[in-house]
Amino acid sequence: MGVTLFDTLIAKAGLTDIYEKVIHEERLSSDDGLRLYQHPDLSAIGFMANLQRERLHGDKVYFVRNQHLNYTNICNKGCLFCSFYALPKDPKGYVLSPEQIQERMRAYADIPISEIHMVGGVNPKLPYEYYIDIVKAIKEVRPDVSLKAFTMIELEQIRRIGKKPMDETLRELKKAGIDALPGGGAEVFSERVHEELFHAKSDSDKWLETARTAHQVGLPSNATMLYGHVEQTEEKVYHLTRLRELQDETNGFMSFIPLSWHPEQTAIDHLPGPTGQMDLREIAVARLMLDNIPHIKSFWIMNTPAVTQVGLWYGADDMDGSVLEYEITRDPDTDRMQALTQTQMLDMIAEAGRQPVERDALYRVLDVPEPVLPPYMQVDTERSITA
Ligand code: V47
Repeated sequence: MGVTLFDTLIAKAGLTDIYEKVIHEERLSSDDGLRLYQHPDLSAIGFMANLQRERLHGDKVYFVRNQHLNYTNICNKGCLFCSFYALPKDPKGYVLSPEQIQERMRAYADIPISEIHMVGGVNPKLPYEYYIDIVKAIKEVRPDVSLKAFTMIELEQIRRIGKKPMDETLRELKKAGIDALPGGGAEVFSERVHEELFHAKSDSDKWLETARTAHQVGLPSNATMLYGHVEQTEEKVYHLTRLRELQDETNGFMSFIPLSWHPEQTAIDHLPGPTGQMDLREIAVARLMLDNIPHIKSFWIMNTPAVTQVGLWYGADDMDGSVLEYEITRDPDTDRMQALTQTQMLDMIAEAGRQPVERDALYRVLDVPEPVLPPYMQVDTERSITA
Protein backbone atom coordinates (compact mmCIF):
# COMPACT_ATOMS: atom_id res chain seq x y z
CA MET A 1 0.00 0.00 0.00
CA GLY A 2 1.30 3.46 -0.83
CA VAL A 3 1.83 6.28 1.64
CA THR A 4 -1.48 7.97 2.40
CA LEU A 5 -2.07 11.59 3.23
CA PHE A 6 -2.81 10.49 6.75
CA ASP A 7 0.56 8.67 7.04
CA THR A 8 2.22 11.94 6.08
CA LEU A 9 0.24 13.95 8.63
CA ILE A 10 0.98 11.40 11.35
CA ALA A 11 4.69 11.46 10.45
CA LYS A 12 4.66 15.26 10.61
CA ALA A 13 3.07 15.02 14.05
CA GLY A 14 5.81 12.58 15.14
CA LEU A 15 3.30 9.87 15.98
CA THR A 16 4.26 7.20 13.43
CA ASP A 17 5.46 4.72 16.08
CA ILE A 18 2.11 4.88 17.93
CA TYR A 19 0.19 4.72 14.66
CA GLU A 20 2.10 1.57 13.68
CA LYS A 21 1.19 -0.02 16.99
CA VAL A 22 -2.48 0.88 16.51
CA ILE A 23 -2.50 -0.56 13.01
CA HIS A 24 -0.82 -3.77 14.14
CA GLU A 25 -2.98 -4.01 17.27
CA GLU A 26 -0.01 -3.79 19.63
CA ARG A 27 -0.51 -2.62 23.19
CA LEU A 28 0.41 1.01 23.88
CA SER A 29 2.84 1.73 26.73
CA SER A 30 2.42 4.25 29.55
CA ASP A 31 4.86 6.53 27.69
CA ASP A 32 2.65 6.32 24.61
CA GLY A 33 -0.31 7.26 26.83
CA LEU A 34 1.55 10.31 28.13
CA ARG A 35 2.40 11.44 24.61
CA LEU A 36 -1.24 11.06 23.53
CA TYR A 37 -2.32 13.27 26.41
CA GLN A 38 0.31 15.90 25.67
CA HIS A 39 0.27 16.03 21.87
CA PRO A 40 -1.26 19.20 20.39
CA ASP A 41 -2.85 17.49 17.36
CA LEU A 42 -6.08 16.20 18.85
CA SER A 43 -7.46 15.31 15.41
CA ALA A 44 -4.59 12.90 14.76
CA ILE A 45 -5.23 11.21 18.10
CA GLY A 46 -8.96 11.10 17.42
CA PHE A 47 -8.35 9.57 14.00
CA MET A 48 -6.27 6.76 15.51
CA ALA A 49 -8.88 6.17 18.22
CA ASN A 50 -11.55 6.04 15.53
CA LEU A 51 -9.60 3.33 13.68
CA GLN A 52 -9.66 1.22 16.80
CA ARG A 53 -13.32 2.05 17.49
CA GLU A 54 -14.38 1.06 13.98
CA ARG A 55 -12.31 -2.11 14.13
CA LEU A 56 -14.29 -3.12 17.23
CA HIS A 57 -17.75 -1.73 16.46
CA GLY A 58 -17.91 -0.49 12.88
CA ASP A 59 -20.50 2.27 12.72
CA LYS A 60 -22.52 1.13 15.73
CA VAL A 61 -23.48 3.46 18.55
CA TYR A 62 -25.02 1.77 21.57
CA PHE A 63 -27.74 3.52 23.54
CA VAL A 64 -30.15 2.40 26.22
CA ARG A 65 -33.56 3.41 27.44
CA ASN A 66 -32.80 3.73 31.12
CA GLN A 67 -33.90 5.32 34.34
CA HIS A 68 -31.37 6.54 36.89
CA LEU A 69 -32.45 6.23 40.52
CA ASN A 70 -30.60 7.66 43.52
CA TYR A 71 -31.96 5.93 46.62
CA THR A 72 -30.24 8.29 49.07
CA ASN A 73 -28.14 11.45 48.88
CA ILE A 74 -26.93 11.07 52.47
CA CYS A 75 -23.22 10.35 52.46
CA ASN A 76 -20.49 10.47 55.07
CA LYS A 77 -17.57 10.68 52.65
CA GLY A 78 -17.47 14.43 52.02
CA CYS A 79 -15.76 14.25 48.61
CA LEU A 80 -14.79 17.77 47.58
CA PHE A 81 -15.60 17.22 43.89
CA CYS A 82 -19.22 16.23 44.58
CA SER A 83 -22.33 18.44 44.76
CA PHE A 84 -24.81 15.65 45.22
CA TYR A 85 -24.32 14.58 48.81
CA ALA A 86 -25.90 15.75 52.07
CA LEU A 87 -24.12 15.02 55.36
CA PRO A 88 -26.05 12.72 57.74
CA LYS A 89 -27.67 15.59 59.74
CA ASP A 90 -28.39 17.88 56.79
CA PRO A 91 -32.14 18.62 56.32
CA LYS A 92 -31.65 18.21 52.54
CA GLY A 93 -30.87 14.52 53.10
CA TYR A 94 -33.34 11.90 51.87
CA VAL A 95 -33.73 8.14 51.70
CA LEU A 96 -36.22 6.55 49.32
CA SER A 97 -38.21 3.65 50.71
CA PRO A 98 -38.70 0.57 48.50
CA GLU A 99 -42.25 1.83 47.86
CA GLN A 100 -41.02 5.30 46.82
CA ILE A 101 -38.57 3.69 44.42
CA GLN A 102 -41.42 1.71 42.93
CA GLU A 103 -43.49 4.91 42.60
CA ARG A 104 -40.67 6.58 40.67
CA MET A 105 -40.52 3.61 38.37
CA ARG A 106 -44.29 3.54 37.85
CA ALA A 107 -44.16 7.22 36.80
CA TYR A 108 -42.49 5.94 33.58
CA ALA A 109 -44.58 2.79 33.18
CA ASP A 110 -45.42 3.73 29.57
CA ILE A 111 -41.74 3.85 28.48
CA PRO A 112 -40.11 0.51 27.58
CA ILE A 113 -37.10 0.97 29.86
CA SER A 114 -34.56 -1.87 29.72
CA GLU A 115 -32.00 -0.64 32.26
CA ILE A 116 -32.23 0.77 35.76
CA HIS A 117 -29.06 2.49 36.98
CA MET A 118 -29.20 2.88 40.74
CA VAL A 119 -26.56 4.42 42.98
CA GLY A 120 -26.54 6.48 46.16
CA GLY A 121 -24.41 8.03 48.86
CA VAL A 122 -22.65 6.04 51.56
CA ASN A 123 -25.36 6.30 54.19
CA PRO A 124 -24.24 4.69 57.46
CA LYS A 125 -27.80 4.46 58.80
CA LEU A 126 -29.14 2.01 56.22
CA PRO A 127 -29.30 -1.65 57.26
CA TYR A 128 -28.16 -4.52 55.03
CA GLU A 129 -31.75 -5.66 54.38
CA TYR A 130 -32.62 -2.25 52.91
CA TYR A 131 -30.31 -2.89 49.95
CA ILE A 132 -31.76 -6.35 49.32
CA ASP A 133 -35.29 -4.92 49.62
CA ILE A 134 -34.79 -2.08 47.12
CA VAL A 135 -33.29 -4.49 44.59
CA LYS A 136 -36.26 -6.83 44.97
CA ALA A 137 -38.68 -3.88 44.80
CA ILE A 138 -37.25 -2.85 41.43
CA LYS A 139 -37.53 -6.34 40.00
CA GLU A 140 -41.11 -6.56 41.27
CA VAL A 141 -42.14 -3.57 39.13
CA ARG A 142 -40.10 -4.49 36.05
CA PRO A 143 -39.00 -8.14 36.24
CA ASP A 144 -37.33 -7.97 32.81
CA VAL A 145 -35.26 -4.85 33.37
CA SER A 146 -31.48 -5.22 33.64
CA LEU A 147 -30.44 -3.71 36.94
CA LYS A 148 -27.05 -2.02 37.25
CA ALA A 149 -26.65 -0.94 40.86
CA PHE A 150 -24.16 0.04 43.58
CA THR A 151 -20.62 1.30 43.00
CA MET A 152 -17.61 -0.45 44.51
CA ILE A 153 -17.68 2.20 47.28
CA GLU A 154 -21.30 1.52 48.22
CA LEU A 155 -20.62 -2.22 48.12
CA GLU A 156 -17.87 -1.75 50.68
CA GLN A 157 -20.45 -0.11 52.99
CA ILE A 158 -23.08 -2.81 52.29
CA ARG A 159 -20.52 -5.51 53.10
CA ARG A 160 -19.49 -3.73 56.30
CA ILE A 161 -23.03 -3.22 57.58
CA GLY A 162 -23.98 -6.81 56.67
CA LYS A 163 -20.78 -8.11 58.35
CA LYS A 164 -20.21 -10.48 55.45
CA PRO A 165 -17.32 -11.11 53.09
CA MET A 166 -17.53 -9.23 49.77
CA ASP A 167 -18.11 -12.34 47.63
CA GLU A 168 -21.06 -13.42 49.78
CA THR A 169 -22.52 -9.89 49.74
CA LEU A 170 -22.28 -9.78 45.97
CA ARG A 171 -23.82 -13.23 45.57
CA GLU A 172 -26.78 -12.22 47.76
CA LEU A 173 -27.34 -8.99 45.83
CA LYS A 174 -27.13 -10.93 42.58
CA LYS A 175 -29.68 -13.43 43.85
CA ALA A 176 -31.96 -10.51 44.85
CA GLY A 177 -31.78 -9.15 41.28
CA ILE A 178 -28.75 -7.06 40.34
CA ASP A 179 -27.30 -7.92 36.95
CA ALA A 180 -24.25 -5.66 36.73
CA LEU A 181 -22.38 -2.92 38.57
CA PRO A 182 -21.92 0.68 37.44
CA GLY A 183 -18.42 2.10 37.13
CA GLY A 184 -18.58 4.97 39.62
CA GLY A 185 -16.48 5.72 42.66
CA ALA A 186 -13.11 5.06 41.02
CA GLU A 187 -12.31 8.80 40.71
CA VAL A 188 -8.56 8.86 39.95
CA PHE A 189 -6.24 6.08 41.06
CA SER A 190 -3.77 8.36 42.83
CA GLU A 191 -2.88 8.48 46.51
CA ARG A 192 -2.22 12.21 46.16
CA VAL A 193 -5.66 13.04 44.73
CA HIS A 194 -7.27 10.59 47.14
CA GLU A 195 -5.75 12.49 50.07
CA GLU A 196 -6.71 15.85 48.66
CA LEU A 197 -10.26 15.26 47.41
CA PHE A 198 -11.77 12.06 48.79
CA HIS A 199 -9.69 10.83 51.70
CA ALA A 200 -12.65 9.30 53.59
CA LYS A 201 -13.34 6.91 50.72
CA SER A 202 -11.49 3.65 50.26
CA ASP A 203 -8.52 3.79 47.90
CA SER A 204 -7.80 2.46 44.43
CA ASP A 205 -6.55 -0.95 45.62
CA LYS A 206 -9.84 -1.52 47.39
CA TRP A 207 -11.89 -0.35 44.38
CA LEU A 208 -9.99 -2.74 42.12
CA GLU A 209 -10.24 -5.58 44.63
CA THR A 210 -14.04 -5.19 44.82
CA ALA A 211 -14.27 -5.08 41.03
CA ARG A 212 -12.16 -8.25 40.85
CA THR A 213 -14.46 -10.04 43.31
CA ALA A 214 -17.57 -8.88 41.43
CA HIS A 215 -16.20 -10.18 38.15
CA GLN A 216 -15.29 -13.48 39.83
CA VAL A 217 -18.84 -14.01 41.12
CA GLY A 218 -20.24 -13.32 37.64
CA LEU A 219 -21.23 -9.67 37.97
CA PRO A 220 -19.77 -7.62 35.12
CA SER A 221 -19.14 -3.95 35.76
CA ASN A 222 -18.21 -0.68 34.16
CA ALA A 223 -15.27 1.50 35.15
CA THR A 224 -14.90 5.28 35.31
CA MET A 225 -12.30 7.98 35.80
CA LEU A 226 -13.25 11.47 37.01
CA TYR A 227 -11.01 14.07 35.35
CA GLY A 228 -10.64 17.81 35.03
CA HIS A 229 -10.02 18.77 38.69
CA VAL A 230 -6.55 18.46 40.27
CA GLU A 231 -5.30 15.23 38.69
CA GLN A 232 -2.06 15.05 36.72
CA THR A 233 -1.58 13.41 33.37
CA GLU A 234 0.68 10.67 34.78
CA GLU A 235 -2.05 9.79 37.27
CA LYS A 236 -4.59 9.33 34.50
CA VAL A 237 -2.24 7.09 32.53
CA TYR A 238 -1.64 5.06 35.68
CA HIS A 239 -5.41 4.78 36.21
CA LEU A 240 -5.93 3.44 32.69
CA THR A 241 -3.09 0.93 32.95
CA ARG A 242 -4.40 -0.44 36.25
CA LEU A 243 -7.84 -0.96 34.73
CA ARG A 244 -6.22 -2.64 31.73
CA GLU A 245 -4.25 -4.99 34.01
CA LEU A 246 -7.36 -6.05 35.92
CA GLN A 247 -9.25 -6.55 32.67
CA ASP A 248 -6.48 -8.88 31.45
CA GLU A 249 -7.15 -10.93 34.55
CA THR A 250 -10.98 -10.94 34.76
CA ASN A 251 -12.42 -9.68 31.48
CA GLY A 252 -15.29 -8.32 33.57
CA PHE A 253 -15.35 -4.67 32.48
CA MET A 254 -17.96 -3.97 29.83
CA SER A 255 -17.41 -0.28 29.38
CA PHE A 256 -15.15 2.59 30.42
CA ILE A 257 -16.66 6.01 31.05
CA PRO A 258 -14.37 9.04 31.34
CA LEU A 259 -16.38 11.35 33.62
CA SER A 260 -16.07 15.05 32.90
CA TRP A 261 -16.01 16.82 36.25
CA HIS A 262 -18.61 19.56 36.85
CA PRO A 263 -17.43 22.17 39.36
CA GLU A 264 -20.87 23.80 39.89
CA GLN A 265 -21.97 23.83 43.53
CA THR A 266 -19.01 21.79 44.79
CA ALA A 267 -16.54 22.82 47.51
CA ILE A 268 -13.90 23.43 44.84
CA ASP A 269 -15.99 25.33 42.31
CA HIS A 270 -13.22 27.93 41.93
CA LEU A 271 -11.45 25.41 39.65
CA PRO A 272 -12.32 25.83 35.99
CA GLY A 273 -13.27 22.21 35.14
CA PRO A 274 -12.57 20.42 31.87
CA THR A 275 -12.98 21.80 28.34
CA GLY A 276 -14.56 20.18 25.29
CA GLN A 277 -11.07 19.50 23.92
CA MET A 278 -10.24 17.63 27.09
CA ASP A 279 -13.48 15.62 26.96
CA LEU A 280 -12.68 14.47 23.43
CA ARG A 281 -9.08 13.67 24.33
CA GLU A 282 -10.14 11.54 27.31
CA ILE A 283 -12.40 9.50 25.04
CA ALA A 284 -9.69 9.06 22.43
CA VAL A 285 -6.86 8.19 24.84
CA ALA A 286 -9.11 5.73 26.66
CA ARG A 287 -10.00 3.99 23.39
CA LEU A 288 -6.35 3.68 22.45
CA MET A 289 -5.01 2.62 25.85
CA LEU A 290 -7.85 0.30 26.92
CA ASP A 291 -7.40 -2.24 24.14
CA ASN A 292 -9.19 -4.93 26.17
CA ILE A 293 -12.32 -3.07 27.34
CA PRO A 294 -15.01 -3.42 24.68
CA HIS A 295 -16.94 -0.16 25.03
CA ILE A 296 -16.05 3.50 25.60
CA LYS A 297 -19.00 5.56 26.72
CA SER A 298 -19.42 9.29 26.27
CA PHE A 299 -21.94 10.04 29.03
CA TRP A 300 -23.92 12.82 27.33
CA ILE A 301 -25.17 14.27 30.62
CA MET A 302 -21.63 15.21 31.61
CA ASN A 303 -20.09 15.65 28.16
CA THR A 304 -23.14 17.42 26.62
CA PRO A 305 -24.97 15.99 23.60
CA ALA A 306 -22.84 18.16 21.25
CA VAL A 307 -19.46 16.86 22.46
CA THR A 308 -20.88 13.34 22.54
CA GLN A 309 -21.82 13.51 18.86
CA VAL A 310 -18.23 14.44 17.97
CA GLY A 311 -16.95 11.87 20.48
CA LEU A 312 -18.59 9.17 18.38
CA TRP A 313 -15.76 9.84 15.88
CA TYR A 314 -13.08 10.08 18.59
CA GLY A 315 -13.36 6.59 20.05
CA ALA A 316 -16.75 6.44 21.77
CA ASP A 317 -19.27 3.79 20.71
CA ASP A 318 -21.81 4.33 23.49
CA MET A 319 -23.68 7.40 24.74
CA ASP A 320 -25.58 5.95 27.73
CA GLY A 321 -29.27 6.69 27.31
CA SER A 322 -32.47 8.45 28.16
CA VAL A 323 -31.29 8.99 31.78
CA LEU A 324 -34.55 9.98 33.38
CA GLU A 325 -33.93 12.14 36.48
CA TYR A 326 -30.15 12.47 36.84
CA GLU A 327 -29.27 14.00 40.20
CA ILE A 328 -25.51 13.71 40.66
CA THR A 329 -24.69 16.76 38.55
CA ARG A 330 -28.10 18.40 38.52
CA ASP A 331 -27.80 22.15 38.57
CA PRO A 332 -31.12 23.83 39.49
CA ASP A 333 -29.76 27.24 38.45
CA THR A 334 -29.07 26.35 34.86
CA ASP A 335 -31.68 23.58 34.65
CA ARG A 336 -29.53 21.58 32.26
CA MET A 337 -31.29 18.99 30.13
CA GLN A 338 -31.64 15.78 32.12
CA ALA A 339 -33.41 13.41 29.74
CA LEU A 340 -33.44 12.51 26.08
CA THR A 341 -36.34 10.86 24.32
CA GLN A 342 -35.82 7.85 22.09
CA THR A 343 -36.28 10.10 19.04
CA GLN A 344 -33.72 12.64 20.27
CA MET A 345 -31.15 9.88 20.83
CA LEU A 346 -31.79 8.40 17.40
CA ASP A 347 -31.54 11.85 15.78
CA MET A 348 -28.24 12.58 17.54
CA ILE A 349 -26.71 9.31 16.36
CA ALA A 350 -28.06 9.60 12.81
CA GLU A 351 -26.80 13.17 12.46
CA ALA A 352 -23.38 11.97 13.62
CA GLY A 353 -23.46 9.54 10.69
CA ARG A 354 -23.60 6.38 12.78
CA GLN A 355 -25.89 3.36 13.19
CA PRO A 356 -27.97 3.32 16.40
CA VAL A 357 -28.13 0.05 18.34
CA GLU A 358 -30.40 -0.21 21.34
CA ARG A 359 -28.93 -2.31 24.17
CA ASP A 360 -29.61 -3.26 27.77
CA ALA A 361 -27.21 -2.96 30.75
CA LEU A 362 -25.34 -6.09 29.63
CA TYR A 363 -24.97 -4.85 26.04
CA ARG A 364 -27.49 -7.38 24.75
CA VAL A 365 -28.84 -5.95 21.50
CA LEU A 366 -32.55 -5.12 21.60
CA ASP A 367 -33.11 -3.21 18.37
CA VAL A 368 -31.24 -1.81 15.38
CA PRO A 369 -33.40 1.13 14.21
CA GLU A 370 -33.02 2.60 10.74
CA PRO A 371 -31.16 5.95 11.06
CA VAL A 372 -33.02 8.95 9.62
CA LEU A 373 -30.79 11.81 8.51
CA PRO A 374 -31.81 15.38 9.36
CA PRO A 375 -33.24 17.29 6.37
CA TYR A 376 -30.05 19.30 5.80
CA MET A 377 -28.11 16.07 5.20
CA GLN A 378 -30.61 14.60 2.75
CA VAL A 379 -30.15 15.04 -0.99
CA ASP A 380 -32.86 17.46 -2.08
CA THR A 381 -33.73 16.22 -5.60
CA GLU A 382 -36.49 18.83 -5.98
CA ARG A 383 -33.98 21.63 -5.86
CA SER A 384 -31.14 19.94 -7.72
CA ILE A 385 -30.22 21.66 -10.99
CA THR A 386 -29.41 18.28 -12.54
CA ALA A 387 -32.82 16.73 -11.70
O1 V47 B 1 -18.68 8.14 41.32
C1 V47 B 1 -19.49 13.06 41.39
C2 V47 B 1 -18.88 11.29 39.66
C3 V47 B 1 -19.90 9.28 39.58
C4 V47 B 1 -19.41 14.80 40.12
O2 V47 B 1 -21.46 2.80 34.91
C5 V47 B 1 -19.17 13.69 39.33
O3 V47 B 1 -22.73 3.17 33.20
C6 V47 B 1 -18.92 15.01 37.48
O4 V47 B 1 -20.27 6.64 37.85
N1 V47 B 1 -19.11 16.12 38.20
C7 V47 B 1 -21.25 8.62 39.46
N2 V47 B 1 -18.92 13.78 38.03
C8 V47 B 1 -21.66 8.52 37.99
C9 V47 B 1 -21.16 7.27 37.35
C10 V47 B 1 -21.76 6.80 36.09
C11 V47 B 1 -22.48 7.68 35.30
C12 V47 B 1 -23.05 7.19 34.12
C13 V47 B 1 -22.93 5.88 33.76
C14 V47 B 1 -22.21 5.01 34.57
C15 V47 B 1 -22.12 3.58 34.21
C16 V47 B 1 -21.61 5.48 35.73
O5 V47 B 1 -20.03 10.64 39.23
C17 V47 B 1 -19.27 9.33 40.93
C18 V47 B 1 -18.23 10.41 40.73
O6 V47 B 1 -17.07 9.88 40.16
N3 V47 B 1 -19.20 12.64 40.16
N4 V47 B 1 -19.62 14.39 41.39
C19 V47 B 1 -19.37 16.08 39.52
N5 V47 B 1 -19.56 17.19 40.22
